[in-house]
Amino acid sequence: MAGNKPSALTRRAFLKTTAFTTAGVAAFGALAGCSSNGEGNDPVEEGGTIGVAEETYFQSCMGNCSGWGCPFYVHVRDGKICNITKANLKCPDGSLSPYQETCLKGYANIERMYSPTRVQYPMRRVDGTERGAGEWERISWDEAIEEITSKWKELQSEFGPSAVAFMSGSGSGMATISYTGRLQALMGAMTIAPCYDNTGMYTQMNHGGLSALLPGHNEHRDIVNTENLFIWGTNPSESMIVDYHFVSEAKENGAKVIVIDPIFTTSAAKADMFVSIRPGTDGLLAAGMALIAIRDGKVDKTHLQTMTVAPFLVKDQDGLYLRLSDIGKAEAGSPDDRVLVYEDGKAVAFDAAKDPEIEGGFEVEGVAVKPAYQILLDRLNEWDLETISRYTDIPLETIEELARIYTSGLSMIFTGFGPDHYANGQTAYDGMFALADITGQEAKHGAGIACSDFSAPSVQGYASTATADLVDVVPGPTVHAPHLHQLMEEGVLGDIVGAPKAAYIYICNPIGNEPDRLKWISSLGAMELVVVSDMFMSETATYADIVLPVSFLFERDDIGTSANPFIKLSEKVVDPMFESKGDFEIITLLGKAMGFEDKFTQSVEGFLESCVTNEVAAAAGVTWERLKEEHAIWSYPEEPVVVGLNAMPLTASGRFEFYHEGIQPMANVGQEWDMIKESCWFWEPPLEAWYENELFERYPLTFISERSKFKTHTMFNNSPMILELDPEPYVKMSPADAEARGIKEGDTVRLYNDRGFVVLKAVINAGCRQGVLVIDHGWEEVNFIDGHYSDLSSCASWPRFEQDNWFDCLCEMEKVQ
Ligand SMILES: Nc1nc2c(c(=O)[nH]1)N[C@H]1C(S)=C(S)[C@@H](COP(=O)(O)OP(=O)(O)OC[C@H]3O[C@@H](n4cnc5c(=O)[nH]c(N)nc54)[C@H](O)[C@@H]3O)O[C@H]1N2
Ligand SMILES: Nc1nc2c(c(=O)[nH]1)N[C@H]1C(S)=C(S)[C@@H](COP(=O)(O)OP(=O)(O)OC[C@H]3O[C@@H](n4cnc5c(=O)[nH]c(N)nc54)[C@H](O)[C@@H]3O)O[C@H]1N2
Ligand code: SF4
Ligand SMILES: [Mo]
Repeated sequence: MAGNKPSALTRRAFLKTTAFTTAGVAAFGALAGCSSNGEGNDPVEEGGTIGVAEETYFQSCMGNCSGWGCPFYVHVRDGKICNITKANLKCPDGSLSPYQETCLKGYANIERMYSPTRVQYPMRRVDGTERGAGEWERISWDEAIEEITSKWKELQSEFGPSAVAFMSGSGSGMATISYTGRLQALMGAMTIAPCYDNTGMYTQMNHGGLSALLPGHNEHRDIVNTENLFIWGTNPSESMIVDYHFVSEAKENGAKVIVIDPIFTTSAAKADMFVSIRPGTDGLLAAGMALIAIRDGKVDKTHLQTMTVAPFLVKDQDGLYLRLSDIGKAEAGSPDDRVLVYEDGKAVAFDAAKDPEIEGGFEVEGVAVKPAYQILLDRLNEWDLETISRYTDIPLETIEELARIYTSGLSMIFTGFGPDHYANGQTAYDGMFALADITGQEAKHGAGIACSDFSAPSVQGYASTATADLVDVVPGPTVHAPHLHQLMEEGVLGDIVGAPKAAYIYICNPIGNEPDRLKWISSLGAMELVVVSDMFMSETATYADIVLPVSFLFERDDIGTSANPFIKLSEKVVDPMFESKGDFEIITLLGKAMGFEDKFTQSVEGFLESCVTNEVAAAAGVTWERLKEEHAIWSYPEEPVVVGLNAMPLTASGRFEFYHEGIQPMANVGQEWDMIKESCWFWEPPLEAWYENELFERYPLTFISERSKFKTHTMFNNSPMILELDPEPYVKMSPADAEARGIKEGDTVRLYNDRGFVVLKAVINAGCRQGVLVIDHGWEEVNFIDGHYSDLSSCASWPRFEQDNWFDCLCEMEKVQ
């Protein structure tokens, strides 16, 4: 297959799926008593099929997986949820939405809701017992609210507003969760920010811009249009189950699928080519492919000149662009202050040039400058292909083959968060995106960057109003997860003076999900009051002082807010079980008790209505009445969104940026900072997990984790159905690593380093790269025979990013006798 496939083909692919899916839904719908009326999106019908009254409700899952809220119908008989069936939402052209699969976890939500691990009523740790000892006493809501708020008031009046910290994570993408931010803002409380996926997401935004629709990458619907799909640092068949059909469709359309990963994943098993890479070296592989593309004349000069920052002149002295103001022809900072490029022996405003230089070095009025592309070339030329082959552990001919394929037609890099989970993960992404810029593999259907985690765009027309009226409120400071422990130990971090004394933790389970778990236990342990609001007794909840019972997603009205083209109103299906309450209600109670009675007068419905009453919603025809009627409204362009296709990228420069002018670190924590170095691609090995590191002699194994279809982080550890399929954690290892340590399949093994250890079962897997150990992500303390996998990882960080550093971890392994 050759040439650029027009978008018409996208539509054809769409219709093909539609025909199949419609039949599937019709059959299933008949069984479940939930047939589509064939018009609009409202699926709700009443009446059962076998004489039992059944009600059907529109709902959405909220798991933080690539699905990010798959829509489905929930069926109720005799007041109990009895079934979940797949949605049949329609795109504007009448075809079925390709974003509405439901995975096995989606169906398992019924088991979660009725799980004995639900937190049933507010609970307090028994006085005199240690945190984590598991001794609890039931208290009333009144007692819980009084105890929490009186302590918060006491701490804030003694130590200031930031003595109380709020920490959230990725456990829910529903609208009512944002209401917690209202109380936090009013209290001026500190934020403890988890640092998931930051090197991946920020580099994407830096490169492709943060549009209202997508954070710097193409929508998944466009995957079907590519000819060469490079699945690079992600495992979508596990982490993107509901969107994996786009990969299959690309293959059916004739695309070549290449997987680049340290382990032979389930996605690799379905690919045409698998390349095993040494962990942490993706940036070098990208550089090698770029060097070959340049050598072979595959540079897309016009793309570089018109769509990227390549011709922009960078001053040698400070790494900033040369602008008209530098040569006295505009006022600095004014809209006329254009960046300059070099053409016909002189510097001109970028938008006045036709064929600007992208290579070389020039002097403009005594100032030494280079086009940004020359800086990239200089960085790439520091490397030779032999060294790249040795470090990546990929044969030279394979690197040549990858470069040849990448430049042979429409190519898309489908990346994710494997490379991200190293403190300096940007070395990978900056390299991949520079490769796309150089070769012009972007800004057209079938080319560019796709990313796991965000299948589809953010919802258009939804805007949380939780803090909209609090314009004069000054937010408290933010401490990022990797530096929390330093703040707790030293009491100072950059501009922050004073460690938090209390934490309110919601929609996350940081003990175990954050690296270096023992540090988290001691940092939270140093606080005077830790409150966790959760539906389940999560690992973090077990270390709390007070646990508040939250109602399950089927027990409340809410709006699904992210990564799906539909604005979705999830209806309350049944009343909250036990004494649980929705987060909105809990925050309202806490807010009133903190003295903000007049700020917490809204009803849930009033709040939800206000979130879809705005100009964007109105332009899309979204109204509250319509949403209540239809439950789901398509809010997105008909065609898949491709960054840079119909509009220039929304970066600071308005172009694809492989060079980041004046880049600043995510947070200033007093670190040493080299702006010029960080402004363009470079490569350095992982901080710890590197074979030339001294520690490697004692700890020669790199420990990483991977996504598993049976888990969304720690959220499905209480589904008996899923636990039957995947009952306990195990460590995957290569036959060579097992044999060297006398380990056989099923043996109990201990992984250890200076930070901690974990004991679990061994699985020998020839697809596992020698020197790499893999445990699937999402297990908790109770699941391991002893220790914890997160006791191995470190919270070291890199100056540019606040990034959780799960995979940059060395250890050794032994058989447990
Ligand atoms: N089922 C399920 N799906 C999920 C989630 C879940 O918990 N469960 N979580 C969601 C979230 S929040 C996220 S962030 C995404 C993440 O989803 P993915 O991006 O797919 O993340 P991982 O599975 O952690 O890692 C992807 C792959 O990176 C590989 N890898 C590790 N180190 C390197 C390296 O140095 N180079 C390369 N090339 N590959 C490397 C791993 O072997 C793994 O196969 O998944 C989302 N989807
Ligand atoms: N070893 C290792 N660790 C990792 C990763 C890895 O690859 N390897 N990946 C990391 C990544 S990318 C991510 S995104 C994180 C995710 O880490 P977390 O954000 O901590 O994710 P979960 O484990 O899903 O925890 C969510 C919690 O919120 C609760 N919850 C769900 N809905 C609600 C609600 O409506 N209200 C309230 N109050 N609570 C609710 C759930 O019951 C659950 O306990 O994990 C990270 N940790
Ligand atoms: S767990 Fe994720 S992929 Fe599965 S149904 Fe829920 S949102 Fe969709
Ligand atoms: Mo994530």
